[in-house]
Amino acid sequence: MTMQPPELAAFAEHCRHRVETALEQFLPAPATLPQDLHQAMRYAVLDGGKRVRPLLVYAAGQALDADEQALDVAASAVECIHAYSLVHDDLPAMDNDDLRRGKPTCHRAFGEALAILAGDALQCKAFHLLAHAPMGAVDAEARVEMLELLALAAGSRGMVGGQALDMAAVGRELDIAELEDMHIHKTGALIRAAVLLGAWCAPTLAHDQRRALDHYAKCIGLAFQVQDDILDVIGDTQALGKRAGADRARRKPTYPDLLGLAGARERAQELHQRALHSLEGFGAEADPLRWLSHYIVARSA
Ligand code: GRG
Repeated sequence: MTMQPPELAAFAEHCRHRVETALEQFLPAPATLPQDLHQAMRYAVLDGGKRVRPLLVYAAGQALDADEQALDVAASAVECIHAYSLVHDDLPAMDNDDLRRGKPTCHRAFGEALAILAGDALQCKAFHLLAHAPMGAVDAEARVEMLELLALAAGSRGMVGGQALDMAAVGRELDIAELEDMHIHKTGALIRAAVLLGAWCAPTLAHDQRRALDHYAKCIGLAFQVQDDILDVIGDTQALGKRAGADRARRKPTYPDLLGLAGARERAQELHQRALHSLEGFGAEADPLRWLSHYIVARSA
């Protein structure tokens, strides 16, 4: 990870190790039948990506003193949804990309049909984990809340709906409100879900804490996308692990198009400050959330 506050490095290493171990254990072994499907699922999820959503799960959980075993499950579930969305987004019917996380996209490595199935099965895996995997003191009611939260965030009123808006926007001129609406759904909904899933893992979650975290999550969800658009303009393919300039090449509207590069940077900073402001009721236990907000707007990959 680049451009991060120094304190974030140790926290991120700890969380990445935990989620990597959990995912390795939760995903079916490569030798389990059907082997090619399970290999494609593992290829799409393991050993790649910044793991921003799992980091947010752990950071929200730490702010509320949640059990790490429960956080492992929530972090793995949200990463399975994210990985599925990337596999499907890269397909020829969508963005038709060859490179993802610094390696050939899933359909390039395993063929289109298997990539579709791997994405489908990863989505099911996420919900199965939240329903079934051991989560310490998290009770059945909290699990149902988490299942509903993730289902809404991933579905037609969340990420998938945002993807549909994105497809409809290609080659069209959007205004800033339409662009933000698209990103709030496509990218923001799952980032928001990551924070709230971490919060639901805590044994006690007060209403005002949930509202504060929800506001934080909405701000950083949008900030993530503003920075993604900035990196599409100024980033390089090797550092990003995906093709830089792809959005522009596909005539997709971006923040720098509408606000200029300086305006987009200002918007990202404003969202970062608003995210920090939402955490004012928390003490040092919420520092990882603060570091992550900073990282999201300062990252170069
Ligand atoms: C196809 C169902 C479906 C949904 C697609 C999330 C999404 C919706 C598409 C991904 C395409 C994309 C580039 C979106 C912009 C922001 C984003 C989600 C980037 C990828 O997330 P990172 O940067 O990726 O966290 P890593 O690889 O680090 O996990």
